[in-house]
Amino acid sequence: MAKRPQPSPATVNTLREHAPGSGRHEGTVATGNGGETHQHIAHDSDHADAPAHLTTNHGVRISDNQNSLKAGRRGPTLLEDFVLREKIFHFDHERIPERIVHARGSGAHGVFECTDPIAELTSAAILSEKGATCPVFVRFSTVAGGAGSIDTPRDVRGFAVKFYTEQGNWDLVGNNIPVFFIQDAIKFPDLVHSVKMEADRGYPQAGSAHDTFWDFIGLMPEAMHMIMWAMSDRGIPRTLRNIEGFGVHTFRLVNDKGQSQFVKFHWKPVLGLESTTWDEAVKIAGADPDFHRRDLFEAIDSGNFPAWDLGVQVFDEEWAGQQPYDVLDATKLIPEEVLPVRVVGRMTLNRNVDNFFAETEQVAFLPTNVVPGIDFSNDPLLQGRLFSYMDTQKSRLGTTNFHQIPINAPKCPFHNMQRDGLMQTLVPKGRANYEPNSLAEAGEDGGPRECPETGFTSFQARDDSYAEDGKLRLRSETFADHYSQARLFYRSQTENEQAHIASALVFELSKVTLEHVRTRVLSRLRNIDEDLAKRVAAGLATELPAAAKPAVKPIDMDASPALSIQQQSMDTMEGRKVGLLYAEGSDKAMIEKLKKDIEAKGATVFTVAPKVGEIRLKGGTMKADGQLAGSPSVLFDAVVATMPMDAAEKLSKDAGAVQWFADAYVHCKTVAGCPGTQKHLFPKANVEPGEGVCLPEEFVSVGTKRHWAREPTVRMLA
Ligand code: HDD
Repeated sequence: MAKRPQPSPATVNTLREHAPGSGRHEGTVATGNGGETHQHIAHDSDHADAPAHLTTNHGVRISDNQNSLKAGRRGPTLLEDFVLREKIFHFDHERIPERIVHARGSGAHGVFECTDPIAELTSAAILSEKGATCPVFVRFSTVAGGAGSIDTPRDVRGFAVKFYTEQGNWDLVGNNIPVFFIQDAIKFPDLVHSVKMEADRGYPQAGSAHDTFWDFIGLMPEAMHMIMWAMSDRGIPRTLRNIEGFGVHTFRLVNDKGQSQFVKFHWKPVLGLESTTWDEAVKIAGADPDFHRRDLFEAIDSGNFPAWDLGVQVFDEEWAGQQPYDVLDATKLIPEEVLPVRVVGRMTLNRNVDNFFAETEQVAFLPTNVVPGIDFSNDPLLQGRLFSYMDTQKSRLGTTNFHQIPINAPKCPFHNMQRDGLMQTLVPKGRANYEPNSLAEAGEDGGPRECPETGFTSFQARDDSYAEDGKLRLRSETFADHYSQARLFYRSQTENEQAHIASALVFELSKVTLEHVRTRVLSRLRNIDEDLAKRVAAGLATELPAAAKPAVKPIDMDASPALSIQQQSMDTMEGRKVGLLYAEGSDKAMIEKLKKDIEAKGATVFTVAPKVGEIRLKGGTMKADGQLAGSPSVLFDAVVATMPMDAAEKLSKDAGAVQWFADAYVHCKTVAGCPGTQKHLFPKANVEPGEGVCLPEEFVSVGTKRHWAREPTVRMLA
């Protein structure tokens, strides 16, 4: 056999190619970026300005990070190559189990500040003093999809906040919807199994439009209220910066006299509420599966810190007893018009994570994390959650010591007699690992002690029902009304929002292949609103079945405009993103002026051109932020275009450019176009003159709000 030509030993090392910016220099060993991110290993470079040396996990410097150790030039890799083995071993174990629900999430750091103290209601220090602050970590999430799934499915959004207070961590683990699908935690595994990928086929991913979900929902009338929310525009938010958050359950506030009131927690986005249309959400999923994550990251990165006001609805047991629903039932809300929300503080997210895995993935929220002054109610859904979260962290993070992971550790001192366990990283000193002890009498450190005065004490809620009833498995009859609040929600929406709900139901049920499942859901819709049921049945071209028999006759509650996004919509450009399209020959001064004017209103501008690199304009050259095909208009809240006649004519032959305008128009956005685009692109994109269609010069005065009145002219809604 012919022998291959052998490179001389001197050429072996120079065979490597070094790309510009690879951080490696000919003639030097490979380098890492060193410093803090490497487990706080001290910078071990010989030169202060050079990156740290790459080492094994055990601190031994690595001479070659490109080649494994071989027996001979073309021979097998040696078992003794501990550098290779350690690297591959670590890589093989990089993944941990994803969350069973809320697997897909995005996190950020921030600060909470108390603006209106409620010391008379709670002894929680963070809510008792004006100006009191504490760091927070927030994780937003979708519920059904896996960790790598899209950001914009129709789904509930998780809104989990960890307050690192001086009295310990308080976790408010809520959603962007104030009610839940089920009333008792014992149904949670069934609910989640039904919505996740179907057990045999492993699809659909991140979507509720399938048989098993609607089968379960049809059999669980208590889900009807939350279904109205999930099918509404709340299920397809525009950004995470534009969602509300809710603690959902009734909790308790307890003051330093030991007196207690009930409370519901609310987060109100300072930028107001915004949603997408369904068609838009679907297209965003293709254009940018990380749309929400990217938006949050970029907003924080550019100093546009999103903020939410924390509000409370406070009430006592007597008031609760007078309401036409049970406040312990998580499928019910308290209308804000009946009991106003009092704002007590503001949360601002001002720092992105340094490492997604270490922080966003490893953060562990526990509804059991409460501080003195906050306590639980008997809501059976909440009570079940109090068991579940600790367990899940052990299974996800692998150890009972998950509280020692930096993102989970309290920022106040913590000490107790808990010891050892997998991955123990603390090194407690001394013999005092039991209590009581009298080691102090011998001059040793006796360790910490309980503190009856400032420690957490459970509120002594009196409930005589146990004495009367004994142990039982039942659902209180006060939980039996499943339709009144579903009706309240539906009837509180604008006509356009109602059409969205009906259309979403038609879409979802059209994906259900089991006829009897559709029929059962329709029979339930009749108890919510007859017109809604008729519209959905018509949309499915199916007969309306007899109404399901409700356990309790639904009542008509007063409409609550606070439940509608459109009725609360803020006419502001603050925090919105505008797509600005230009082309060869566009007027540079005009683009710059538009940009300046839009930014002065608090919006950001993303420039789009047929080519992303430097192109020639009237008055200079310019580089765009994005190329047209990669920057569809669904990524923006509103669009504006300015280009010469001939460029517009040329672009009108490009389907992508036509679609840019067509989508923005049917998604009811402001579409501003220069005479060239109005002449050549608008007609092809079916953009008609009317509200929200204007010249670039008029853009700022028209603004970025949606023009919902346009929708019935461009889409057949149910
Ligand atoms: Fe839950 C995660 C919110 C009911 C069991 N839940 C989880 C997260 C949020 C919520 C936001 C993600 C936290 C994060 O970002 O890490 N869950 C809710 C709300 C509920 C609710 C608002 C009802 C009002 N959950 C609920 C019940 C159970 C669970 C009834 C079980 C009995 N939830 C879990 C869990 C998760 C979880 C399995 C998965 C990952 C985790 O906890 O940390 O334990």
